Amino acid sequence: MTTNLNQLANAVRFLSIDAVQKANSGHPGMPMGMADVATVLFKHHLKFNPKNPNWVNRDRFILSAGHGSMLLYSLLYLTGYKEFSIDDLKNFRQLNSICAGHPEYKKSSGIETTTGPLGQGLGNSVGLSIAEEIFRKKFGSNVINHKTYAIVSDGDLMEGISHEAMSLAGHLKLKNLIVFFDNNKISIDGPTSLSVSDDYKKRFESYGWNYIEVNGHNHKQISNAIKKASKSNRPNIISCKTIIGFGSPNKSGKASSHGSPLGDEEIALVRKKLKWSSAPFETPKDILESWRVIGEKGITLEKQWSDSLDKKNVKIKKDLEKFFNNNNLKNLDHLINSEKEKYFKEKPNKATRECSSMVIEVVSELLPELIGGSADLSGSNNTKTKNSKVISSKDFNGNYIHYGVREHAMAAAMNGISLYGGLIPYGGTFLIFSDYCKPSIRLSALMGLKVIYIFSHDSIGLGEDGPTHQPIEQLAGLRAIPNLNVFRPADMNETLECWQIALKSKNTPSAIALSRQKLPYINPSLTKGNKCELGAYVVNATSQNYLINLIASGSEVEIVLEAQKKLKEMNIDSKVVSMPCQELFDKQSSTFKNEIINKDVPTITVEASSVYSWEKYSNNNMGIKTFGESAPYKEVYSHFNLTSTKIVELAKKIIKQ
Ligand SMILES: Cc1ncc(C[n+]2csc(CCOP(=O)(O)OP(=O)(O)O)c2C)c(N)n1
Repeated sequence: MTTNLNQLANAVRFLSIDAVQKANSGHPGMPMGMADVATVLFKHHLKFNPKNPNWVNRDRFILSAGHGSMLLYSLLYLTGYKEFSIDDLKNFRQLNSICAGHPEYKKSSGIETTTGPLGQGLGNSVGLSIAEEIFRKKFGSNVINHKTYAIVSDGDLMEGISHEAMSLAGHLKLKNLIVFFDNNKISIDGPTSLSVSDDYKKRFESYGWNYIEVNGHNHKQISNAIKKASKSNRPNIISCKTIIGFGSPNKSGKASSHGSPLGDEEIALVRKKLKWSSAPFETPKDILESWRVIGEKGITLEKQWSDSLDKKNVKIKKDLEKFFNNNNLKNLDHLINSEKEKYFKEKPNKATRECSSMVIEVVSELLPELIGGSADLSGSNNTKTKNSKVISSKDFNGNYIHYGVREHAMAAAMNGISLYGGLIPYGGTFLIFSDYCKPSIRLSALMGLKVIYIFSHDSIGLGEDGPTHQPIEQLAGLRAIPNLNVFRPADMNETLECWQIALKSKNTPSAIALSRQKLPYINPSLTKGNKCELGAYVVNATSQNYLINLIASGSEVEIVLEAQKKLKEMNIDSKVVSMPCQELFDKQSSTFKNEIINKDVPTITVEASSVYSWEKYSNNNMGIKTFGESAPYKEVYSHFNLTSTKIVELAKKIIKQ
């Protein structure tokens, strides 16, 4: 056993160097530079249990600088996470290895989130801290009382998202957030002085953060800073002055240690300098044992926590489990079905953003885990209902977050809230600004998180705000993301059903595109089943022997139904299909798909958007190939030939052919 922190840190350094060398690819510099900080944190402060990595009250540890993934993998191996064997480290960056190039959530326990795109992990940490505050408020600080720790690099802090996320964290006074800044002043192009002159102290203090500076290789200073941060009433950033590639005689302090293996010769020199005589991937027994003891501390910590919970109040434990097991969702189908019945009678003529609001209102009574919000467009996205209670720095006993005009941080924070478990985040902005959330949406999908994006003002139908606000390529872009369900409901019934799917989805995030303009109720029949679940359904066929298929989504279903009427007057029978979700439709059997898109007759697709994603169904796609126009929305629709008259014209033309 050793208590020598230098030796413990060197174990991290050498595993990282050796793995990068064996893979012949990766980033050794950052793990070498941050090994001391991580060692002090794991040995003396971090509350975690490798035997039960998902312990609810564990501290969260986020490596936002995901390129330094070997730092995390080394720590998980050393502290005894059972999935991490030495062979996994030897397989760093190889196919199917849990030690992927960048940390990947769900590849193994202990990896709290997927990082690599700089800034995202920091955004997730803000969401995790928000979730922690929410649960602490719900269950008391005797039950939930952990921290969220994150390591960020220069690059993380250069990214725009860091400004948004830190500003939000400061506003919400997320005091249990402790961020270590790997302040090595080196990035890929060289010294950070090439591109940054920020006064970090002023920057972070102006957000309302507690700023502490330490020498990132001085264990005492690091530990004292963590102690100080633990008592703060604001979010904390500990700027750790470190040397990238610490221990490398020729590459330390240089960008050359950042992104490629050190090389055998240099590694031999590091071994000599740090007095490390073990062979590659070998950790001296006493050092490994000491690391394992660090990991084992968590068993006792969790047991104490769990015992005290048992003694205190069994109900609290049950209630906590209820959140984390999604028990409340069991009653969702019943609620949605009764709402569907109600609206089948009422047949409301409403914008789908209003329909969505009505869904949120009833569903939030059933689901206290639903945490809503908007990037300063609450009234337009209709995300805030009379059941929304605003979360503030003074009171986390709420279910609604005013994210401010910070779409990117909102999306990354929602990923964090979802990663925490037990909560379902939804958040809104205009569909056009989904672009401002895109990198985080991609990560929701990659991680398979239940996050619900509410994107209102989903087409030229928003009218006068014009081309800057009218989405054209956004739906196609979102549909191109694997494992993201993009919904575009056409009426109240579809909005209920799309929300139902989104809430019940286990491993797929959802984007729900909603209209600004009023739309009629088009649902032809009341079914207990969810029509949208299959991605598309027949709204109306004027005869079994129809001559043409008309497929549309969202607001354009109304227009194709109008066209259908006109065609009928001309004795031309047609079938109208609503397709609220291409991703779900594409997953269906070919029999179902052939029924919906009968290949024996021509098909026209209509969506007030780019035609990209529709070309797989038909060659006759009515949509928009330019940017939009500023005018009252009906005029804009006419301008782009998205009218029932034009649909009829095209239908007649292609039926004749
Ligand atoms: C959004 C994003 N842009 C670019 C990159 C590519 N990249 C990886 S690390 C890095 C910067 C490295 O500098 P720093 O963040 O200071 O890390 P260090 O060199 O200290 O390890 C860049 C540009 C990325 N991973 N994510």
